[in-house]
Amino acid sequence: NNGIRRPKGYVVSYHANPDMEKMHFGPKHPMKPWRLTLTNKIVLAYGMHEAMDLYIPRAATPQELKEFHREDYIDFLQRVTPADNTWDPESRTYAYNTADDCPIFDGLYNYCSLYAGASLDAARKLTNHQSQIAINWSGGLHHAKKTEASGFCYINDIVLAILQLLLHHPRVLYIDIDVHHGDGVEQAFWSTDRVMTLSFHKYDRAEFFPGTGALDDTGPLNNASPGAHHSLNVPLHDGIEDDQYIKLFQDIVRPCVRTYQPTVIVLQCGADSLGGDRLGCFNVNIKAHGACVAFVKKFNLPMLVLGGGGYTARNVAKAWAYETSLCIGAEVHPNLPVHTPYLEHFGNEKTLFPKLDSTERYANKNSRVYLESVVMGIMEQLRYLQG
Ligand code: VJV
Ligand code: CA
Ligand code: ZN
Repeated sequence: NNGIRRPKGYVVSYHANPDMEKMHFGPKHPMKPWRLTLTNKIVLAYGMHEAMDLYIPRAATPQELKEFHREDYIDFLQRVTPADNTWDPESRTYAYNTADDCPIFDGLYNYCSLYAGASLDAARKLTNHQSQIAINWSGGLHHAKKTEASGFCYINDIVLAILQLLLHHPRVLYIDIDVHHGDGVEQAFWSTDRVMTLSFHKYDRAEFFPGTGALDDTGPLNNASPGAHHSLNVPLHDGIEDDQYIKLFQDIVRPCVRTYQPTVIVLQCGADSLGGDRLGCFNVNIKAHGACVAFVKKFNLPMLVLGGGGYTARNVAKAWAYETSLCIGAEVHPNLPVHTPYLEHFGNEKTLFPKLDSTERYANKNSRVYLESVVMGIMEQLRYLQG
């Protein structure tokens, strides 16, 4: 069985509902729930399922979704069908921002309640102490707002999961390595000191979605607000390389954990920060992306591991399967098992660690001096927390 065993001293739980994977956002839409099928096939082919507790979680109830989202928005998601045309000529928008990026497709409500249900299930396994690392690759949809959809996200499963964790934990550290800014999670916990949010992302106010997450975007400006200095942002440019990304991640996450002393960590592992992603612009390889997961795991705190973006499906699946192996502490062979279903889908790249093609590389616009200034900016924020 490829030498994969249950980890000693802790339990990893894997939360996946296969009904999610059949959903379609529509032709040519970059978000493909089918990437989850590919991920699970690799996880199973390596035999990693034998090292984890597997759960097929139930859908979240409307009531559970309303713990964060406004009632009328959830009622709308429950009711709406693709045939409804909800264009409002007065405001010249679609209701609750459901268009283009966030289309209304068949089974939308089912899709939303399933990925949210999986994140809630994962969070509950952590608070019950039935699991120390809980994984939901279908979650991590960080842009959804209280009253509207945004950036392929309708329900903010991360906020719902963190609200669950806060019932048992005094301090939650949220780390987001998706190439986009984790704006929905930041906004939800903007004025509290019980959640610290830390997002690494490509930042360009005018040109890159969602345009927020500057280095000086750190919480309410009023120092009397508990949330002041508890939102941290790491704005990056195109083309960041493996060694730079790993060092930056460690140089920032280490002092955040030391200073904030979280009792649980939520890690959003958006795979659009990988090189070769259809929407991303970094040169990060799967090993370096995984190094971030391995680094967070070393703090030995309960950890909720979530998916997020990721638009080149074969790379997403490899990254998340590899990161699953890191969670269980298993060494996996770098070649995909020969009996992996859909193996043909990986073309000539039958390795877990494909090399970035030179045509996929972005020119690196992150100088050493720039990255040092970003680390200094974060350290400056952390100094406010030392009392
Ligand atoms: O940049 C935007 C917003 C626009 C308006 C809407 N049009 C469609 C695109 C430009 C300004 N949206 C981003 C949203 C990115 C969301 C990332 C989500 C996550 O990874 O952080 C978490 C899951 C964007 N970038 C690219 C596209 N939208 C895009 C959307 C499409 C598309 C091609 C590109 C929607 C439908 C179709 N093609 C057919
Ligand atoms: Ca991010
Ligand atoms: Zn993203």
